[in-house]
Amino acid sequence: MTFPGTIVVGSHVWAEDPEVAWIDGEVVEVNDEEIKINCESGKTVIASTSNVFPKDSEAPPCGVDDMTKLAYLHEPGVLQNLRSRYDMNEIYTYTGSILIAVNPFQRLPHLYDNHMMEQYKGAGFGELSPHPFAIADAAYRQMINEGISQSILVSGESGAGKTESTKMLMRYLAYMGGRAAAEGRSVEQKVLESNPVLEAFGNAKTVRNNNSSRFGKFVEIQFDQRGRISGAAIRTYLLERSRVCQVSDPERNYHCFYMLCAAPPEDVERYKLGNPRMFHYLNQTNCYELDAVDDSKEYIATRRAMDVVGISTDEQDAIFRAVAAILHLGNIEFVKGNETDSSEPKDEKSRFHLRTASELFMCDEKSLEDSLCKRVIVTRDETITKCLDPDSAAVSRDALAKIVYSRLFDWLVNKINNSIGQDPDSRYLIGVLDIYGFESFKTNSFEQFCINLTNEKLQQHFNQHVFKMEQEEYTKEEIDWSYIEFIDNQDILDLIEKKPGGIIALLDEACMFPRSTHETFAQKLYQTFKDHKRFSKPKLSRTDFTICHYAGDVTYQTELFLDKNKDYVVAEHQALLRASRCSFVSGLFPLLPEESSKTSKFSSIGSRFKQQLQALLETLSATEPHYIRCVKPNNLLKPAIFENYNVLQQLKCGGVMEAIRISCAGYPTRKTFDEFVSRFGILAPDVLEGRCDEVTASKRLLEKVGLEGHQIGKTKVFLRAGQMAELDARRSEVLGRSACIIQRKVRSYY
Ligand code: AOV
Ligand code: MG
Repeated sequence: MTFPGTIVVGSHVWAEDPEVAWIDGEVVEVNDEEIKINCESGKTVIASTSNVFPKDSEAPPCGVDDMTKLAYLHEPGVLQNLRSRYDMNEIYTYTGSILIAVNPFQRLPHLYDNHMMEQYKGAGFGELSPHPFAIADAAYRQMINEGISQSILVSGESGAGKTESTKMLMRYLAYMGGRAAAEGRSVEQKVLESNPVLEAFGNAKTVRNNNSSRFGKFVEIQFDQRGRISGAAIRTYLLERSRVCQVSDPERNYHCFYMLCAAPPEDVERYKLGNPRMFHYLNQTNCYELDAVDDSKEYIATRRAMDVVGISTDEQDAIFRAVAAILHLGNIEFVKGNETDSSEPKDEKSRFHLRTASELFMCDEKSLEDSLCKRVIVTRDETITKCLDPDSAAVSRDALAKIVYSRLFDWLVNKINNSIGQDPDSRYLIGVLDIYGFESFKTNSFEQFCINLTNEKLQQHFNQHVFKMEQEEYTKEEIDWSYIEFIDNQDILDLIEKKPGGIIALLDEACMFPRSTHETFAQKLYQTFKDHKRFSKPKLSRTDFTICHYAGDVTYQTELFLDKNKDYVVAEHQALLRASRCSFVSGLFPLLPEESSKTSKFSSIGSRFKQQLQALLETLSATEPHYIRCVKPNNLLKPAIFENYNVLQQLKCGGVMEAIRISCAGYPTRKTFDEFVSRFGILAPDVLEGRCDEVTASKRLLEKVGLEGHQIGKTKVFLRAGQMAELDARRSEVLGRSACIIQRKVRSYY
C-alpha cells in the first residue's frame, strides 16, 4: 500500500529498517522514486516511496486504547501504538473488539484484584481500559441479554500468556456466575481449582515458557436461566507424550514428577523416591529447579486442589503411585540375555527398580519383565514368544511409561468433569479456548503438523468472523460497502484433511500398510500434490514436505509421522496392567471391545484429532466468538523488552494484520464528525463560516477538497485507505512547518 503524491517535504513518515522494522522521521527531500528522511534517531535515510508509510504526527504519545482510533491503520502505526503502551505497562489494546495482550513478564497485581473485577462488572465495553475482564464481561452480558452461547478464543505462541489470560477469564466468569453460599464445594470453585491440577500433570518447563501447557484445552462453563454457573466440561487435546521419557536441556519433564520427589518425607518413602537426579526420565537434562517455584509447596497445593475437584485421598495415592512407578520404570536398563537377541535387566540396580515399579503398579514382577522383554506373536496355527533385544526392550519400556501417563492424564480430566458435573438443562454456555499457537521450528514433526492444522481451522473461523463484524459496523452506520475479498485458507484445509486424498488420509493409509516407511509416505505425498499451490517438496530433501500455511511456510520432517500417528497399546502392556491389583491402575486399561482386539490394532491419532477439531468448531460456530491475541514481546522472558520484528511476526500469525487488512480493504479510517472538522477545517476555512452542524461541515469540507469514494455514516466519516494521508499532506502544506509548531503550542493550552 503506497500513497503516491501524498508525500511532500515536511511529511512525517515511517520507513522500513533492517534493524527495528520501522523508523520514523520527517521528509526533507522528495525525488521521483526516492525520498530523503531525517529520522528522530538522528539518522538520515534514503527510502523508496513505495516503502514508506505516512505517520500520524498528532498521535498521542501514550498511544490509543483501540487500534481503530489510529489515523493510519498500517503495520508501523500498529506496532508503535503497542510499543508505546507497553512502555507504560498498558499491556492491553483493542483492535475493534479483539483484545491484544502483550505479556508483561512481571506481576501487575493491581490489574487483576477483586476491586478491578468489581469495576468491570457492568461497565460498557470500551468504557474502561482494555482488559480480559472486559472481554469476559461482554461475553457474559451478551449471553444474558441475547440468550446466545459465547466463546472466548485465546491464542498466541508459546509463552505469550494464553493460560494466564484464560485463568483471568475463568476467575471473572466465576465471580459473575458464582453462587455465594453453596453447600460443599461449589461448581465454580471446582472449575477454578481444575487449573492447578491440570497444570501439575500437563505443564512443563520448556525453552519458551517455564510453565508451558503441553496440551490444548477448551473449558465450557454452563449457566442456568439466571446466569449462574450450573456445570462445566473440560475438553483437552493432544497431550505431548514423548516428554515423559525424553527431555532435553534446559527443559523439564512434567511438573508432577519434581513435586513428588519434593513431597514430605513420609510420601517420598512410600513411593520409594528421592533426589530427582537419580531418575533417568529426569536426569537427561540439568534442569531440576524452577526460579521462584518451590516444588514441595506445589505438591501440597496440588494435593489441596485435587481435594477440591473431588479426587479422593485413595485416588490421589494411586495417582502418585503410578507417577512414581513411571520414574522407576525409566531406571530399568537392559543388557543382552542368554538367548540370541534377547534381553534382561542389566544389574541388581535395574532389578531393584523393576521390582519397585511392579510393587507400585501392584502387578507381578515377572510379568512386568516379560512385557518389557518379550512379545507374543499369535499366528493362525501357533503362538510364538519372541525375545526383544536390549534396544527394543528400552523402547517397549518407554512405550509403557507413555501410555500409563497419557491414560492417567485422561483419567484426571474425566474425573474432574464428573466431579464438577454437567448441567443437562443448561441454557447457555461460555467456552474458553486455550490452545497452542502456530509453530514453526527448525525441525517440525507430527505434533507441529497437528498444531498448525488447529491454527488453520481457527484462522478460517477468525477471518470469517472479523469479516462479518466489519460488515456489521458498516450496516450500523448505514453506509454502502461492496464485498471485499479476503484470503480464504480452505485450500490448505483441503490439502490436509480432505477425505479421501488429504495428507491425513494418506498418512493413515501408510500406517495400515505394513511395508510403508516414511520414505514411501513422502513419495506418495509428492506424487499426489505435485501441482498443489500450497504444497511443495524442498529441493534438497527426499522425505520432507512444505506446507504454505496462512502464517508462513513450514517444512515438516516425515521421519516419525507414521509412528506418532499410531495409537495402540502393546497387548502385553494392556494385559499386564489390566491385571493390576490396584483398581485405579487396572481401570486405566479397560478391556478392549472385540472389534479392536483383532488384527487391526491401528487407530489414527491424526484422524481422531481431526474429528475432535471438527467437534470443537461445531461447538464454536454455535457461539458468538470473542478473541484474545496474546503476544510475547521477547524471547528472554524478561520485562520491558519489546522486539519489533518478533511482535510483528506474531501479529501476522495471529491474524491481527489480516484483520487490519480486511478493514483497510473497506474504510479503514473512521473519524467522528467533530474530530474530522477540527483536524481538517483548516483546509477550507470558508465552509465553516456561519453556523452549520458538524455533519454538514464535514460534507462540505469533503466536497471542497474533492475527495471521492469516501462515505458519510451516521456518526462518522469513513475514509478509504490513503485518503487520510492525502488530507494530512495538504494540511501540512497549508500549515507549513513553523505554523505547525505554533499550532501544537496553541493546542497544548487546551
Ligand atoms: P502460554 O500459555 O501462552 O504458553 P502462559 O500463560 O503460561 O503462556 O504465560 C507464560 C508466563 O508469562 C507466565 O508463567 C507468567 O510468568 C508470564 N505472564 C503471562 N501473562 C502474564 C500477566 N498478565 N501478568 C504477569 N505475568 C504474565 V504455552 O502454554 O507454552 O503456549 O504451551
Ligand atoms: Mg499455556
